[in-house]
Amino acid sequence: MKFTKILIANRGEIAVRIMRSAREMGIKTVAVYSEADRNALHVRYADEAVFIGPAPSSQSYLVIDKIIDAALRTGAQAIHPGYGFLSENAAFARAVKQQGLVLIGPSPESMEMMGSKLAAKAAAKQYNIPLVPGTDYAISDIAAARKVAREVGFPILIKASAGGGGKGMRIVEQEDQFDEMLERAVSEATSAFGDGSVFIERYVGSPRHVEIQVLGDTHGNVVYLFERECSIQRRHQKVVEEAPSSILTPEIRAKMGECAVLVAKACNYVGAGTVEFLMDEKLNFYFLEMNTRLQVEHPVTELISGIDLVKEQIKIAEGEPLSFRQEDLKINGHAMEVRVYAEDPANNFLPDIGNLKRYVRPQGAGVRVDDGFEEGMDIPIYYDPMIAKLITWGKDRQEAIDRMIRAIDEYKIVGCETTLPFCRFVMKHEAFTSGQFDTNFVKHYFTPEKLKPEVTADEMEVAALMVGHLQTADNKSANSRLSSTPNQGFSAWKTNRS
Ligand code: MV4
Repeated sequence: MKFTKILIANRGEIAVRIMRSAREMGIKTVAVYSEADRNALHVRYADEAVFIGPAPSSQSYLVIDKIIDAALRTGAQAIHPGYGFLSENAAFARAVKQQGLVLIGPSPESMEMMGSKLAAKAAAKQYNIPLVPGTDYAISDIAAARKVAREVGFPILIKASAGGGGKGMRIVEQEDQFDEMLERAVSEATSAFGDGSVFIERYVGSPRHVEIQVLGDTHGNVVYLFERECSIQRRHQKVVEEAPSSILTPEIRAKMGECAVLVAKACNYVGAGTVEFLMDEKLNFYFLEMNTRLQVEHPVTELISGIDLVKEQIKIAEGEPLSFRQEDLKINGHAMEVRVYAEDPANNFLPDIGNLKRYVRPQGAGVRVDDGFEEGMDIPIYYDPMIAKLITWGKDRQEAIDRMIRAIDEYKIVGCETTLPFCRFVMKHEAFTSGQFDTNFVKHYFTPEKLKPEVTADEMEVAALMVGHLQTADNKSANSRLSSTPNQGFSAWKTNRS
């Protein structure tokens, strides 16, 4: 069924990004919005908008009935959930179907299987996909589990089956802590997820996070769109993502891609999904979990593959077969993404929401900005503090990095502190540029002092010249000189590093 109108059950940058693809396909869009989002960009961008309640997402973006009601009332045939909110909620997927609507995403059964980390591992094991050594069943007998832990070797990691993304993980350094840690992990998982199932894995100390993008259609075709590397994280929050990974060989890439396709096939996956792997120093990879949604970092895959993932999701939901085969896909160049958060990296990344008094996006060759804000807008306190995703493309990794630094320096955000200076620090760090990094990068290398404005000799010279002009010329001519002086270094110093 061709859609003529879809509802986007999300807000912010991802809602706008989805609407852009829908519009290119000639599909009308319906936004939903809470009290806090009356003037939001996604509301203005949509063809229609439906108010769904108070600012807290528990009373608006997370209320299944309100979303479905808005779709039925506006005559939308399908719902795109974006990421977060209801995107991986199997009950929502079921309710959508029950009302005769189409969810632009996988089936409730796929969501449920991959929502259980243990069920996901069991499915992967059937296809001989490498797993981190440990248990692939919920631990019920402490003594038996301790024996497995001893065989696997300490340190080990206890993970909650209903967790994921680092939630409910616990490191156990030595055997004498095992019983206590296990009991605590079970009770924590029970209260956090209503499911006390936990399992253990060998702890991989310096891993890299490599994930594979997959697309499956309703005709049984599944392809992989290569990998993204997301090893630069801070407390399980991704900061920098890139594609391709700087460490994969074509052989490992093909092996991981084929494993990811098997994982997707194991749960009859339909739509866009991501299969997460952990990679150790010897480039051994292990399946971790599958995310059954479009991910925040999907643009880097779009830039290297030339595929619009949202358009593909929509065509798949319409029942179209994929229009390309694995052999048709190839990697073109390199893409880098940084997440711009309204957080103060000099102050332990505390949220620093406020009004965007000045907001000027970077432009030019190889730069993409996915955001949901404009100058003058307030950043609401109720939701994720991500302002934008800044994405660059280059013919190779170095060009993508060089463009990212240039784009960061052009980006002007006044009114709140942002993570841009921190992203610049990463882009300039030798461990990052050389590709010699792992998920411990931030812990190892970052301290707030690293962001102190380091005035270069060039900038000193520009500053001295400007002061000289101000002193020698009268005010008017000094001002006209200032505005016509190329002052890249000086303005970047003032706006981005203060
Ligand atoms: C691990 C691990 C080490 N060993 N599993 C964190 C997120 C979740 N998807 C899995 N995670 C990890 N699982 C074993 N057996 C280390 C992490 C981990 C991590 C993984 C990817 C990116 C960043 C991370 C930061 C801390 C821990």
